[in-house]
Amino acid sequence: MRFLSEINSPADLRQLRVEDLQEVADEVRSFILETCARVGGHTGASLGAVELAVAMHYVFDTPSDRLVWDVGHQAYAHKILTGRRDQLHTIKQYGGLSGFLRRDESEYDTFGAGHASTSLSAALGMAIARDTKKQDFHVCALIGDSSLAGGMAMEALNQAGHLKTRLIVLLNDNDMSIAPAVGALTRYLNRIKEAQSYHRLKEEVGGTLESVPGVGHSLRKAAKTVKDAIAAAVLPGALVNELGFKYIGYVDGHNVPMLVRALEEAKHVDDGPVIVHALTKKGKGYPSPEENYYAWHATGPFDINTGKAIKSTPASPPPPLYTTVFGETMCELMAEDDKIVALTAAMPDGTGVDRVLEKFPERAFDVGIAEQHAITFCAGMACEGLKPVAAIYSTFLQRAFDQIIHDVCLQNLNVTFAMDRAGIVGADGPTHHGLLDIAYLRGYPNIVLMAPKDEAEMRDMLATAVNTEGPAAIRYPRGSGYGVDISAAPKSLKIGKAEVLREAGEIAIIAYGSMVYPAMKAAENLEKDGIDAGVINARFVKPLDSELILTLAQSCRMIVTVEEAYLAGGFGSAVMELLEENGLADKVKIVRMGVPDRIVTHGDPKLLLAKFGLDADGIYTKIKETVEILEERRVNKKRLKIVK
Ligand SMILES: Cc1ncc(C[n+]2csc(CCOP(=O)(O)OP(=O)(O)O)c2C)c(N)n1
Repeated sequence: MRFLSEINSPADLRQLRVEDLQEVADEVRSFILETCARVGGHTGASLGAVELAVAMHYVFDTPSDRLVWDVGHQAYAHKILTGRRDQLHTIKQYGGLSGFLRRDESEYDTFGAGHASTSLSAALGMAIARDTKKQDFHVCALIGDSSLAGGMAMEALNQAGHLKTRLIVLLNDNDMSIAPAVGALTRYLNRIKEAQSYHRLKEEVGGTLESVPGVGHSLRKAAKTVKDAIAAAVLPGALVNELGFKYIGYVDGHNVPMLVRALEEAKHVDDGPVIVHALTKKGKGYPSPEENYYAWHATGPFDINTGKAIKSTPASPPPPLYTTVFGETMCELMAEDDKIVALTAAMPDGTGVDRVLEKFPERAFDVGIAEQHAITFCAGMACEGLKPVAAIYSTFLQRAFDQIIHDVCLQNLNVTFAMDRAGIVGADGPTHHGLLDIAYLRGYPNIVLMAPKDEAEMRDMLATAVNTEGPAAIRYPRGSGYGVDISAAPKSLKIGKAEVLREAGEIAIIAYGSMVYPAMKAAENLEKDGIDAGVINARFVKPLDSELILTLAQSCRMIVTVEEAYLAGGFGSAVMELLEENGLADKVKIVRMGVPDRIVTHGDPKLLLAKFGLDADGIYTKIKETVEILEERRVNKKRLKIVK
């Protein structure tokens, strides 16, 4: 590495000549490839944004000038150039660098990221703060073409064009989301690219024509008119004239000197916002780019020469993913009922909706990064008698809170929310853990909330949800199920009815969703110690099986609730509320197990769950300790009575 080993901050980068920057970018790309080949990461997205990062840190005086990254998954080059090169191999691991941006990780991470479409709003806020405080620095937001289509980004564009403050938007246009980009904006960007190519072609042809003796000038004039007509139809269309943006582009997003020139030009636009439109290729430099490179948006370790994933072959095939079972079950249900439609918000492969899109293209939709729209779109379809199933990760559904309440629940519409990645997701960390859905969905009438103990029950819950009048949500975790038999046709469950798996004696463990199997294991281990604990698979948090829980509260000494979610407002809270409402709150010892009031970092999910006692060992230990404390108290109480 001729340059990179000496670059410990962007100030070092800025000492170099523009002519050297392409080589710097090559070195950064090699470094990302070598690191991701070993530890995995958002390889494809980051490889595509290498030159953008180099050019931005060269042109802007970071951190005084503010760079705001959208999502942050493509920012590995930014991390490398801002003093984190030697830690890159720890990315997404417990105690290591975050896979996204965090203000507490670096002063160069001006805004935390992880969810899409936030950069323009944040950057605009910074620009306005700068103006208000009469300061003078540049603000540059980097956003991908798919994230630009997100509602928030559109809202920010709208305000930026209105405020006319100085703001630079670098558009990283690779025609890809995680899956291929969708939507009319994608088409619009493509038209800009086509018009630009035509424009360039005409310029070249024009120059040639000019040199033709006699007719050259008039031919060139004609060419110019066509060029102008096309440019007028596309370039000054919505983005430039109507929304009040200047436009620089397009630029080859892998040519650093060109990017430097474009960004320098953008710095001189001082009467409003400007978009620099850079074309990039996702996975640029990846060893096998011809292979379906959207699979390389994020990768595990791979062979650096061939690009093939390195996977240890397990002795037996792993159980199917919840996501896969969801996709297949949807296909089965949709084959039976032509009212069911499926929806994803830019995550067809991540949610299993890719299978449905293939099988039922007329009844499956990828709406792009548009969770809010997705839900109200579902509400509209439900008004007309369809049964939409929106498959959205628990964390991304947070975006659509008001749409769920105002558009679906209030009107009691038959929309199903299939919340994949509910719980601790692991390496993607705090922005991606799905720990809030119980709390954010539980407080409003009409909705049915459920969580399966395994993949067979998930199938039944999906059937239950689509066949229930009104909204219903199912939360299920990231990763594999238990390999249970899923050959039976999915059947509807009785709403609000729990499943007793082990009869309760003095202790009842009521577990929700992913915590049911660990609770069973804990109960088996407790039995070996002479502690008899029953296990209830709650199935529903709304409505709760109040009859069963109230009976348990009267017959047991201790009720333990276990959930893979924040305790505040969660399943255990629902049980406590029920007991309080029925005057039983002080009749029974309640122990709530779940995630306490703190931000959960990134890392191996098993390790993170263990930290909160959310595994068989943790449940066992908590119950054993509580039993011992209660016993001690009982003995002390008896002693006190004797002394009296
Ligand atoms: C609100 C939200 N929905 C979905 C995602 C998942 N996601 C992460 S990156 C990505 C694609 C982003 O595409 P684009 O903005 O074009 O950037 P690129 O990856 O192509 O660089 C998606 C859908 C997210 N991070 N946030």
